[in-house]
This record gives sequence, structure tokens and C-alpha cells, in this order.
Amino acid sequence: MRCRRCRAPAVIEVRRHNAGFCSTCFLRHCAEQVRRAIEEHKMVAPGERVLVAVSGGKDSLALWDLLLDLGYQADGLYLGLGIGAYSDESGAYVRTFAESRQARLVEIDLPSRFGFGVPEGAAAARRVPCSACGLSKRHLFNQAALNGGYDVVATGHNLDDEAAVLLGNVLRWSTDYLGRQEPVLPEAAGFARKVKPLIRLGEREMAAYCVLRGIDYIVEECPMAEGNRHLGYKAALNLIEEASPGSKQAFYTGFLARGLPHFRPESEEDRGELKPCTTCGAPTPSGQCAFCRLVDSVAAVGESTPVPVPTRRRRARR
Ligand code: Q46
Ligand code: ZN
Repeated sequence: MRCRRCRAPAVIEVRRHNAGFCSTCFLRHCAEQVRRAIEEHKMVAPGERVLVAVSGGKDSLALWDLLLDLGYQADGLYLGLGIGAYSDESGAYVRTFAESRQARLVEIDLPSRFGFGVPEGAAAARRVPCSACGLSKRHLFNQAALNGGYDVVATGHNLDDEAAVLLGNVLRWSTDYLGRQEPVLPEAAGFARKVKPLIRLGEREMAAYCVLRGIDYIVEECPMAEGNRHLGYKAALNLIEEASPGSKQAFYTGFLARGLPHFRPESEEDRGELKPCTTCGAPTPSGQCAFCRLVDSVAAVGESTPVPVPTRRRRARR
């Protein structure tokens, strides 16, 4: 197979585009897709400061690398989740990358700052780990962006992630979530803008990007991901994609163009008035915000008792 752009031997085939790319043209293709997503959805304006939420995985490190190369003022934000060796290793990958690019990294460590990690927080609040983790991330990313004077928080959600979330929302007809599944959540009082510049690139492309750019990243799945429904949705979509390349992208982009406008009004109506959290001041429907309630539930069970972290699993290679 030859590169679609320059006819040199291809190093990767992207079946969705029915195309092969050599290394140089593939890296350009990735940058082009990010540039187009940012422009098309007005994610970042010239001169704005971006805070990239980096986990140590391929997507967020590739995103940070791409934004820096595209000339954005992009700093990284790493949140230590207190998930045993997984968190130690993922933090090390992030620090190595930041050093190699001489980029600014902001770090927040959940255990040393708030006295608990995701496993302990989830146990105390009787939530599944990904729920405790997700609400902590949303709260702390937003707070870090506002405190640091950033205009926008960028996350490494790629096409596979968004298509899997969409499938889950459609299977349950979660119309409120469907109305909010936007690639850009605009800024509002107490909220920084949130953007997903990787929506035009798939998981496999991001792994290839990191390999070709020499970016080391944590390959293992988070050990708390067991039972996460999105892994099953991704596997189902991969089977469909295998039989019919391009289905995943058609599903997601078709939703943005033709589905989302139907659900957006209902979702906007559902958003009631927000008041400052009685503890931290973050906007919340009433009383304490979900993150402060999580902090309090850990305090209520006394000294946070370490919860064993499950054995790590290797990420399935496709
Ligand atoms: S880090 Fe957190 Fe993920 Fe681990 S606990 Fe779940 S949400 S799986 S992206
Ligand atoms: Zn709060």
C-alpha cells in the first residue's frame, strides 16, 4: 500500500478513509484533523490559554503534543487519582513528556490534597469507582482552569470514546445526556469551556501517532475500569466497524448534525438554576456540590482506610 498523499510506502492504513499514509503524511493528517475540529466547532480562539487534562495515556499526551505543535498556549494538568501503581506510572509518563517538550505541567494529587484516592472515595460514598473518579475530575479540572486563568479545558476523548458514549446513551434513550453530548461545552458563570479536539481521530490512530512521535504512554487499562459499560460498547462498535469501515464516524458525526439539535432544547430546559456550593463556592443545584459531599463522606468514615486496587489488565490490542 502507498501513501495517499505522497505515494511513498504506507506505514498505516486508515480504513475509515480508505487510505494509507507514510509516517510524515500521517502525522500531518492527525494535525489537520485536530485543526479542523477546533475550527469547525470554534473550540479555541487565537491567543486563548488551554489547559490539557493529561492522564499519561496515548490520547491525552498526543493531544497535548498536537496542540503545542499547532502553536497553542497549552499547559498540562495531571490529576493523581491514588490508584496504586497505575497512578504512579501514569504520572511518571506525563512528567517525562512535559520535560521533553519543556511544557508547563500543573499537578493535583487527590490523596495528598484531599486525603483519599478514587478507591477509598468510591467505597466511602458507595459509588462505583468511575463515578467517584469522573465527578472528581470534572470538579478539579474546572477549578484548576478557573484558578489558573485558563480559557478552556481540553480533554483527549477520541472518536471511539464519543461513539461508545453515544451508543450507551442511545441504548437507554438518555435524552438529557444526548442533549449535552457536545464536542464543546461553552463557558458559563463558574464553568470554563470544555472541548474535545480529538473527535475526528480514532483510538488506533492515536496509538500510531504516539509510536511515530516517540511518545511513551501507559498502555495498561486503569485497574478500576472493570465493569465499565463503555468497554463493551467499544467492542460492539469495533465489530460493526470491521464489517463496515466508516460506520463509527458516520454514527457520531450524523448524530452531531441531525440528532443533537433535537435533544438540546430538552437538556437546556432541565438545567435548573445553580447556586454556589456552601463549602467551596462551585455552582451546584443546591447545598453542597457532589465533590464536597464526596470529601465529606470519606471524612465521615474516619481515617481513609486503603482499599485494595485490583490487579491490572493489559489493554487489548487490536
Ligand atoms: S481513570 Fe477513573 Fe477512568 Fe479509572 S476509575 Fe474509571 S474513570 S477507568 S477514564
Ligand atoms: Zn463544593
